[in-house]
Amino acid sequence: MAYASPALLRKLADLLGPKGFSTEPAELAPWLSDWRGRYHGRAAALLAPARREEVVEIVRLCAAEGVPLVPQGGNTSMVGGATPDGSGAALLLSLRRMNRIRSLDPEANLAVCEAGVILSTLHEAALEAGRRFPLTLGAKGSATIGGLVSTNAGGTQVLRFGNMRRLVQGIEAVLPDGSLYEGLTPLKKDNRGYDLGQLLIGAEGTLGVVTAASLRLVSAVGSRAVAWAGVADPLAAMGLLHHLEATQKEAIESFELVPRSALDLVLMHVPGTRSPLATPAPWNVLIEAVSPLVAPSPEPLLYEGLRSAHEIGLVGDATIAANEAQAEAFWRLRDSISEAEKKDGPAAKHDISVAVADMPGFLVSAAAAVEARFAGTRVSAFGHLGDGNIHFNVRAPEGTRADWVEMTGAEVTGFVHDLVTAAGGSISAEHGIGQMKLAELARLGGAARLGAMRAIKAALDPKSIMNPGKLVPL
Ligand code: 2HG
Ligand code: ZN
Repeated sequence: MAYASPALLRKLADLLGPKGFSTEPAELAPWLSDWRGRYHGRAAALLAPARREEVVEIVRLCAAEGVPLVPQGGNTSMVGGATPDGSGAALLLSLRRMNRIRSLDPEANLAVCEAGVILSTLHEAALEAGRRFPLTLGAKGSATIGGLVSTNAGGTQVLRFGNMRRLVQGIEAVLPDGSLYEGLTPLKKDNRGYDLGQLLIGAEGTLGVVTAASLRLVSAVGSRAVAWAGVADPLAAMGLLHHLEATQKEAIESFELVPRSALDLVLMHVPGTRSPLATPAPWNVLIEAVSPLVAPSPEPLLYEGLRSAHEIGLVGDATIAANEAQAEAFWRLRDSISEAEKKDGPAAKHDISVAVADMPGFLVSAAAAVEARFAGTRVSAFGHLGDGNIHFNVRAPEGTRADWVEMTGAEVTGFVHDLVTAAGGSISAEHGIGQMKLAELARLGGAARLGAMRAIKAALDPKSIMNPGKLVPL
């Protein structure tokens, strides 16, 4: 790994102009720490190209000198995936200025977006065209398409539409030698061997810089019904999901598990929030049912589903949002959990999956095991139950020091990940590996996976200039 020479920095400054190049500490500062404030890095310059040709040139110049590049979108990584290391050698490559929706074709159900397009901007553009892009998450106002592709993002609609991998039809990317991979055409059939586009999805910028993606759109929603339901435990929640899917499978787009402890944190830390149910339930689920345009509202069917679930003891109290404002308020409760946890104090965060059917049992027994082993810790397990993906966050004992995660977090994490691995699960269901989980992937990834990952990285990026220190254990 080399530091950029003054000559290289001058060439980059000339190439990108004042809008696209900065070494001003104040301009760089916001992009050198991760969202949760856990990782702090340094960079020699901030590069913000406006066109893919500029990205090609940047990568060529850096490859020639072996200077590392750290691609960055909205800087919302949960695993320090877009934060450079502390050496100061890296150049931060921000894709935020490449924010054009190159095309949006409602007939073909396709949108071609540059890497810097913000997710909510795409949502709005699709809606205007009578379509929608069916992937959403709490950070939609900052997260960019390039980052979502590069991390194979999930979110709260995976239940019906799958994660980013399923929604990407094609990729344009600059590979580590500066060559441009032009794979945007959405070919229904293409058997030319290795699928480079798929390889770049979830590669966390370690195999190249995604500059644009063709994305699948689906029909716009006619109307939606959003319910908040109290359940006794995660097993009952899973029972409820099956019960609802039996009669309205296609309609149920989101099914999110929220324990009382997480809801309480949101109510405490996020202004303007209130509990949907008069009597607090030990566990809650947020359910969204939708119907297509010109179809009747999904509400009566959802109401009937909840009523019959109540009769057979799967649901306690439940309420359906009376209007859009209330529906948004329910979603805000769910989407604010990370923020509330962050405000509350240190937590060791885990983004785990096991087989969907195993998650309710796993979650309950793993929480008990962690709380017994680490006195005073409190497990906050929430999220995408229908995907078998739970954010199994372990909050520090009350009154512990701010550096609890640094001191004890690794031991807690090791314990949790051992349980997940023993259950055949994954230590990263949707957030990726970044730098946070690198050591754990090295410990638990298995020889075949790690060997193949290292070989691919070495073949495509022999100088290791693309986002070094992330995803691929040395
Ligand atoms: C979510 O589902 C995000 O809210 C963040 O993936 C989860 O903060 C977390 O652990
Ligand atoms: Zn999540």
